[in-house]
Amino acid sequence: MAPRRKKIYEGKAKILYEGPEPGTLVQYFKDDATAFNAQKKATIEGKGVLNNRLSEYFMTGLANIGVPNHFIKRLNMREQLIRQVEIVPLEVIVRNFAAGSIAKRLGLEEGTPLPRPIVEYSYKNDELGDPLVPEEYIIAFGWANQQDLDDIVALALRVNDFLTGVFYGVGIKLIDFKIEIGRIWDGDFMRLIVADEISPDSCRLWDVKTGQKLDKDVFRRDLGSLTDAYTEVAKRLGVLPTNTQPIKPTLIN
Ligand code: AIR
Ligand code: ASP
Repeated sequence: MAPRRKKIYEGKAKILYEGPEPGTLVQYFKDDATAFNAQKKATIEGKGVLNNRLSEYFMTGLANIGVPNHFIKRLNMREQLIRQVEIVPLEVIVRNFAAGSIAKRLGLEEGTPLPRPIVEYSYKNDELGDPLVPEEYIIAFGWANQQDLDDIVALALRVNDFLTGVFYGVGIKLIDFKIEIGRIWDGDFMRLIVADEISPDSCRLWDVKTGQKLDKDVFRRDLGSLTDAYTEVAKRLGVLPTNTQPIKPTLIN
């Protein structure tokens, strides 16, 4: 049987297919979870559906406050239509509180407030385990230039302010997150926009009162059900109905 459509790229948690029009792609959210550069793997039922919804929610909100991003519309439970971009090969990380790799590197207790939001970059390369890189490397190797980096920091900090506020409103502390940035062209004019996804896979989220983790660390550190944690985030944001009655299938366009 001929494939229904052309697969453009398959990553650890998502697949990109050719979109209906030039310059568009279909982004499919898998249930696969990986950690520690895919040394730990599992299939977590429902994760893809939750992340598709949550990423839609954040990207739509960002667009509404003028932060450009790749999201066009959700197509169904697991797929969204996005703009095709040329991905800048960096993971742009913003940290508000110490956790994960910065806590380890600097010997900080997890949860320690940082003096100001810190933006850092990893080079997107699975074979190397996404190593932390300084601006000097990024510019020297031509992954981005100084103007791009200024724009990327400005975007990342706007995303941070937006997400911090949205999560704080539902009793969740945004510890840190990762975004990816894509280039799009309007003729000769290049613009940088937020791409990839924003979801509990790419953020650290702690309950304000209890400190309970509501993000992928639940999987990385075996802290319980990842689906329950993501469902809790979605419910608080009003992204999922709070009653658990089975929903009749509907066609969404
Ligand atoms: N992240 C980085 N690479 C992949 C992802 N998801 C995210 C983590 C965390 C932040 O970037 O989920 O929210 C910082 O990760 P770390 O491991 O450097 O502390
Ligand atoms: N997603 C990456 C991996 O598969 C990193 C992580 O989230 O821990 O290893």
